[in-house]
Amino acid sequence: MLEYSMLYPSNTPTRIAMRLDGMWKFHLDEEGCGSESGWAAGIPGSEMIPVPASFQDFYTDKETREFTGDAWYETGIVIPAAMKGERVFLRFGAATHRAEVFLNGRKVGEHEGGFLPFLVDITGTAAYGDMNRIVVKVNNELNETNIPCGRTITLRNGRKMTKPYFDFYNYSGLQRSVYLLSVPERSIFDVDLDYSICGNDAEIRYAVRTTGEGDVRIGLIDEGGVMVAEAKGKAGVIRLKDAHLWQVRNAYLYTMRITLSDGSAVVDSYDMEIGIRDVRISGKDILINGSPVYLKGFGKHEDSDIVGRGFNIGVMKRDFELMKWIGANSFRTSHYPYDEEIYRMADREGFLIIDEVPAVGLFESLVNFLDAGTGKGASSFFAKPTTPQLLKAHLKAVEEMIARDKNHPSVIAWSLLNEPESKDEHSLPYFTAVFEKARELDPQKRPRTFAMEVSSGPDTCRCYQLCDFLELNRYYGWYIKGGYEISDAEAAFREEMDRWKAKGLDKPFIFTEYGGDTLASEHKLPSVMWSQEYQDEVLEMQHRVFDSYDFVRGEQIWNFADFQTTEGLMRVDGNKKGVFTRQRQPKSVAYLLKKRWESLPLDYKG
Ligand code: EVA
Repeated sequence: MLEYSMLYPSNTPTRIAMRLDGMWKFHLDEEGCGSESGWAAGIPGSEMIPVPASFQDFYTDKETREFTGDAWYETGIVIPAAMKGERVFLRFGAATHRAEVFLNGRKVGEHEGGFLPFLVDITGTAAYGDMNRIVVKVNNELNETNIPCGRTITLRNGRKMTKPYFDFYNYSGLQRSVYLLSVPERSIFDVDLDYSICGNDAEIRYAVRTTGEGDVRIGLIDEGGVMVAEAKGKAGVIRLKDAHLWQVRNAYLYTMRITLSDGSAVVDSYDMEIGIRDVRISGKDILINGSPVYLKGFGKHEDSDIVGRGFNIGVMKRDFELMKWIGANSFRTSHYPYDEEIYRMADREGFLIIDEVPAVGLFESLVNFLDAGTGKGASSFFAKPTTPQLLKAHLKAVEEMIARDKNHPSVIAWSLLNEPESKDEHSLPYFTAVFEKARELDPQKRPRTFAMEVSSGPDTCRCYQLCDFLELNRYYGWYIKGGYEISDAEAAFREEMDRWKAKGLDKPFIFTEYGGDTLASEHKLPSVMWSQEYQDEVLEMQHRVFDSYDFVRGEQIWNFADFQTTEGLMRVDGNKKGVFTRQRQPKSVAYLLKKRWESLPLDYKG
């Protein structure tokens, strides 16, 4: 059980949530001496850097961009005297990949894992009505005991370098907002919600957890500001006549007002937006509120110029506008849970999210999406001395992700791994533990799945049966028989699909990755690989295959936009499979997708 509340930090009549974003002091620990040198009490130099942001792309020298080790951040805040008597926390939206937090020179907390929030209790350490110094040591090394997986090597010149087992740049730092948060001593800690829909009516089952005793009351307020239902008690059922359902691309959000009272005095009050909808898989159908949906959309990344993986509210807005323009209805948060603001926006805009835990690179290869098919790197990843530790970190990330995201109507499924090695006997117990954890923790028992690369095929994968629907990442026509061989690629693709079909699984399949790299600068008639014309041809072929199998119930192209990766022979300054450029302008394939997605009905094949 998490020792802190994962509720989104908001101001309420009883709570204060102060964003500490802005320019922070910053220092890279080149010598690895910060801890012994007492930087916890104050870091050297006068360098300043924006928070939130990745630190890598601001500077003009390569040593800073590629820095591997501890990056130290510092800021000063006056903690209002009015917060005395409350429980006071620092809340980090994410610190990639691990952090230690110090307040006024004293260690107050630490966290492992770079893509989920954590809170540090500073109630007893804070100087109220006075200046407080916050120092954070953030480490970005990769290993095989935490997710995502990779290695950290030391070059002959003594500098460290990361070797990710995944295909996105190892951006790091304080990439999401930091808050100073005060909540009452007795407070609302968590809420579980689950829905049943019956005709026009809905049943909302709720369970509130509190710290300390008190009377819990629930109020449900509609979009017009009218209180439409009320309930009392820590757990119960709210029956709502003529409920407005949250529908795909047609969202309706109620505000749930939770109060904790002592007699007539309200001790804590918390509002959250909720959407009434249910998600079920029935045979090959993915059902939202009982109606089949076909997923159209993207695998994305949090990635943009200059701020890297730092949350950028403007980029978020642009991305949603582009997704609406192109006729998408969904995305996968490949390959880690995104900033909370993105889920809030998806709730509002009616997008469906497959929420992915940062379990990527569970395959010992730097280019697993290539090597897997050749059998390289196929030694057992799940029977190493490090496996128990890895599993522990993985389960903790699943717990944190579900605790954070379970009440977003947009979240319809949990993607529990991306392209792991799933072919050997040791994978099954590991996967089973992860899948069971997700089932146990999710009050809505949403579908669970993992994304499979091509070597996890119908005859080789040992774990696909755990999935409520299958996610396939397939690059026929790109990594497999690209260019003039595309007709053979199509044949090979169909052969694989026929083998899946022969299994008679009676489950939906979603393509969570497909496509091919394309340079926005290149046009060629007739096409060659990397030209925009070829991207169109690959997609046309892949779509033709999707359309031939009724169990394919969704397509999320790789990738929404071009994104940064580690430099190397495989990538021309990043991965160029974007439908949009990194600057969020369309490649020509965007028009092809727009035409297709606008013409496919929501219940396509349903
Ligand atoms: C690619 N293929 O090759 C993508 C990667 C992605 O960026 C994959 O899941 O199979 C991976 O991360 O472009």
